Amino acid sequence: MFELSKSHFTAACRYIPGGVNSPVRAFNGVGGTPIFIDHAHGAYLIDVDGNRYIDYVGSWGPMIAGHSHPSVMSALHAQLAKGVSFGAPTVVETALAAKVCALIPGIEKVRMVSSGTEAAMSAIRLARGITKRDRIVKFEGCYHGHADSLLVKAGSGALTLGIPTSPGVPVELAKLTLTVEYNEIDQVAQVFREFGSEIAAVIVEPIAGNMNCVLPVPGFLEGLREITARHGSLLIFDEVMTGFRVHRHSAQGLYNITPDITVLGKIIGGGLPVGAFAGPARFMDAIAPLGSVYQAGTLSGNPLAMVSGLATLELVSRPGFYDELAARTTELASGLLAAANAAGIALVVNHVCGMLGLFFTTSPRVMRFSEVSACGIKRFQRFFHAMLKRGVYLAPSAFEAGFVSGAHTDADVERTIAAAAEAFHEIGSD
Ligand code: KE4
Repeated sequence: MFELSKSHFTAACRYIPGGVNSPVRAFNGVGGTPIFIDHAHGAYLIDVDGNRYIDYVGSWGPMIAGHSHPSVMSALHAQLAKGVSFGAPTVVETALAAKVCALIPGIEKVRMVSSGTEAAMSAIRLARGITKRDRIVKFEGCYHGHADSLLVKAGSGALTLGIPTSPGVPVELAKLTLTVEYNEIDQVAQVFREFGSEIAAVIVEPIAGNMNCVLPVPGFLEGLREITARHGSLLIFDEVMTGFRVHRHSAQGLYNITPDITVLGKIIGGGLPVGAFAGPARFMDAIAPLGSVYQAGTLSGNPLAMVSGLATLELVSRPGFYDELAARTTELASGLLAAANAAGIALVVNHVCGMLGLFFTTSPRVMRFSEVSACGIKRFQRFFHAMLKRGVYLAPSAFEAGFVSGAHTDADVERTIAAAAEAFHEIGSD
């Protein structure tokens, strides 16, 4: 079933560290050999061995309109005929920035970059430049890309001075990142009582998608907004994953909270390399060349990424898109939960429009990183492979959310639930 993928992986390991260009793709989170994809269309991936999968990874979020959507491909072909990169302004950059501003009311200006990491890193620098403060606050289990200040976890000690999560991150830099528990607003208040006048920003995933899918408890985001405003710190919403996925106005529209800076990526490039940081002009005009906070990029605003993102945002802007996506996500979540329970398996399914997370646990809910970490990882690994061999491609990690697209049909959802019913029985009850 996976013969060619295995031989391709052997070859890849000769030339690429771990055989992949991003660690999660290596299947270390689930074991086994990663499958090599040959092509994709709609909700489906086809691997090099000819196996077809219903895809719930969607390139980790960008493919909300489905793979190879005709509108996106047509826009790309038209731009390709004109050239791929000029290193000079193009009207499509203005068009995408204007579209983002039109869709997210709190945003007046947008700076395009080439990845979510670059966008989050730049947003942190902007916040530090504006406030002239050095400390930042992040949350255990949230991921904002691999910039040094963000590869930090809670240290020991009462106020969680950060320690690096990776070699190569300077300890002195990590100390400037304070890490607290997601959904614990009292911990945020405590950190601000101690360091408030030194904190440049709080960066948060308004819906956490990097400890699998964890939703904000009522009052958490509102509390962040109030505390940061009171202390003159900036609130950064990292919407790289949630941007234009969970609501037409992103998570900030879903929860009606306006951050100071928004970090975007994935969907706004429709699968091409992109990131962006955005916000009111009073903040964004501090960025070079208008302001003194430096940020730059050779391929920032690349025309191919811009037209791909524009075509994707046009597709999700169609009336009813999010209602249908939310309904299909709920249908999938409910069906998976029912199938697990019928097989005697304790499961929690967190979900919101377009994204969901499965947790093998007897706990009634999963709302923070410590609860995610206590869930059954090995059982998830067995479930992943039981689904893969039945033609369903889940995220190859118990700590990653799953993504539904506008291309997934009711029949795809029904097939997924039927495969899960068999898979749950295969892995056995608790
Ligand atoms: P990139 O640098 O990978 O484009 O974006 C980093 C990033 C920033 N913020 C959030 C909320 C993100 O989810 C990400 C990247 N997401 C992961 C998946 N959880 C990308 C997959 C990968 O690392 O290969």
